[in-house]
Amino acid sequence: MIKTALCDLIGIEYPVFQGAMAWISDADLAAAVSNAGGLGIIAAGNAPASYISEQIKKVKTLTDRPFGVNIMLMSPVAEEIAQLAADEKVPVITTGAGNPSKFMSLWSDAGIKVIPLVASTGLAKMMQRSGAAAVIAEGCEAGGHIGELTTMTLVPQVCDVVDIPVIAAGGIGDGRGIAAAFMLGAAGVQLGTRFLVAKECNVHQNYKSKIIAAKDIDTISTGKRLGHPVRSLKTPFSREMFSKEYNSFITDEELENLGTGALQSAAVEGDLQNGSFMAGQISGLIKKEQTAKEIIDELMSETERLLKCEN
Ligand code: TUI
Repeated sequence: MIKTALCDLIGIEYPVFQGAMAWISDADLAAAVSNAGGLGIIAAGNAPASYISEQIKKVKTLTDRPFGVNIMLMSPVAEEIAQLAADEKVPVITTGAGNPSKFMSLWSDAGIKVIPLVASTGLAKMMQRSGAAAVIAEGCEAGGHIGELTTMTLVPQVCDVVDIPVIAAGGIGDGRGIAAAFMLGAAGVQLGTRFLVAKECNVHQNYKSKIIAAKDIDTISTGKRLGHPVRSLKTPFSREMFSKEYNSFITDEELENLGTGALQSAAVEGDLQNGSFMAGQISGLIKKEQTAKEIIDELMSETERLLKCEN
């Protein structure tokens, strides 16, 4: 039985978080993961507060276990969602795509466990000082908006500068990745892409099929020129984005407009031409749809076997 300090801190059975995926991880997926013993997380993304409020109400009807809400700090309504999550006293808040310093006391005062995502040791130290309960150290193997460092290099460096639990994310898809994360000093792991193909995940079937069909080299990082690189599956859209990025006749504004709405097109409409199918480099390892419980049970038994050196 895999138990770490993170399990007691949050009141979960297994030290496994479901990564927040904008337009994808809703109350159904979050509840399925929490009911299976992990921590399910609703992604706020760019969604309006009214939608997130509904999802929080819904998840509370589907599970009695702890769950999280992720605040995407680049969202134009991040402030409103930050207040909503505080008012709702959600058990856990995770953050992404920025520095949440200005919200930390609002959330801590509401008794919420705040677990920011960090892509550097500097932000990790700052978050510990601001009262974070733990940090998620995410490497650039992850899908979506990414930092510079890999999981292999980031996790041990973050572990060395904070005393709070560190959750490793980016590039983890099975028990081998989880065992490796523990060796790097992590007290838990966060997986996005593996849970995207969960049966309880309401994303468009085309999205799941593309991940299941993906090979090792089928993701690409685009948008570095705009200051927010994003990893997604290679598609007509991402290849166009990539080539336009190196075209000096295209303005940043044109490039930015090209990306607007592309994640929604992929997740909701399954648009194979114009959609942005954000996914991690571990996509090539993911071969089938399973329920959240099957995923978590398999992950935990693989990890346990490896840690006992029974491979
Ligand atoms: O946030 C993510 N992944 C995301 S957000 C997202 S929505 C989106 N859609 C279109 C374009 C851009 C975003 C899709 N995927 N992952 C967490 C993450 N956070 N990765 C990197 C960071 C990060 C970067 C800088 C966290 C903190 C940070 O701090 C900056 C600072 O000021 O110190």
